[in-house]
Amino acid sequence: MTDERMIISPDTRRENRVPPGQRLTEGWPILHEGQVPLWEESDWTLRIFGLVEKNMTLDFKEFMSLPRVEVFSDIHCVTGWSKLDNTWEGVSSGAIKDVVKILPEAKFVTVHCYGEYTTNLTIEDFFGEDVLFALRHNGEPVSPERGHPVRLIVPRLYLWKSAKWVDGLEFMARDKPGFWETRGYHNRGDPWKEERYSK
Ligand SMILES: Nc1nc2c(c(=O)[nH]1)N[C@H]1C(S)=C(S)[C@@H](COP(=O)(O)O)O[C@H]1N2
Ligand SMILES: [Mo]
Repeated sequence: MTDERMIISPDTRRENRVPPGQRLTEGWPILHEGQVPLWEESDWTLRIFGLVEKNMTLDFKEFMSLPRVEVFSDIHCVTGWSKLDNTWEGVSSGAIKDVVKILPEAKFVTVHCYGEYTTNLTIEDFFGEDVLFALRHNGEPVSPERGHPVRLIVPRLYLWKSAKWVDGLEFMARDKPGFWETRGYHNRGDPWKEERYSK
């Protein structure tokens, strides 16, 4: 894939790429609740349900046959570290629109993961041009700890919105705060506004 087709996350074009209250890290901590699930690719499915014309389940092969994109982004963790210059390869969130018809009443998405983790996004945030289901990071496959087989990446929001081990997308008319959003994290999580915690 050539660089011309790479989607550049707009925040990487800022003169100062480090949001307020963040510091740069070269390393990359691994953070999540619970155990790393062990998948068999043949067992994995992505359920797409809620306010869609017809509920749909994609198996691994079907998901892997969706068109690929590359995204260049920074990542920002609410705990205070940021990591610049990440290259992701995977399936654009927008590809989902070619798989199912999303009803116009759908204004929010709950991203479901293996285990009890969920996170909520507005339709606009979920379909941001730089949002993707990542399969590779900086040329390497996404590892089990990082969310294999499918890791959502939402570059413009804090990293807790970038759900690992995604197995469902639920389209909804009303917002439903997710795992961290019901435990004191901000509902949206814009790092440039320091939307870390809810008051
Ligand atoms: N399924 C799932 N995804 C998750 C989490 C989790 O607990 N479960 N934790 C989130 C949080 S709070 C953070 S900070 C990032 C950490 O991603 P990393 O381990 O790749 O740094 O994953 C996010 N995605
Ligand atoms: Mo986190």
